[in-house]
Amino acid sequence: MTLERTLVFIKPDGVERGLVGEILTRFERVGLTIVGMKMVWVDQDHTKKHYQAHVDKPFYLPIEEFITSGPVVAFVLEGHAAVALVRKMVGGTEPHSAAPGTIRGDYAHMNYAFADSDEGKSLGLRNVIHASGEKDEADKEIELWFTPEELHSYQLVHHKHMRG
Ligand code: 3AN
Repeated sequence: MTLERTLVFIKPDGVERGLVGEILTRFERVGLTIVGMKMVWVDQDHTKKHYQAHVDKPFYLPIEEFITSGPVVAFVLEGHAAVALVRKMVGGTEPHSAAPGTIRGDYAHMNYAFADSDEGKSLGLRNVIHASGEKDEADKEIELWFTPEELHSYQLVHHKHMRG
């Protein structure tokens, strides 16, 4: 079985721009199962744990300010090879170079040059959404964001065709 779970959250820019429904629709349309979902306003401590690989980077503080600036919508998606599939749908980190058809490519356009400039630094790279990069990362991130009781196993009606 190649069934996997992956952690996704729509960042404050996506929530405040009213993109939650459109983004969820994309994941539902490909047949992924939403096994857990919540709106949460995270604090600095949680953000440091989530971005622990980046806390020493120059762009970390802007990210922290951005992620803690408003509520995010976090969810866990399940499906076959879901980690790579969801990353494909999310697109590259920099919206400017993310492929058209991906979430970051379709809903944002900020580039690194602006995000790292004096003006852009106060904003952080606004790229709408986060998705786990690797299976190990997904497992850790799901544990950080959700308790086991918040995750549900059930079958979508299209299980007959997808088995996922
Ligand atoms: P991804 O979110 O695509 O996995 P990572 O893990 O490399 O990307 O970076 C985590 C977050 O850090 C990104 N989502 C983005 O908000 C921010 N970030 C990464 N690189 C830069 C950069 N050069 N300048 C500004 N922000 C950045």
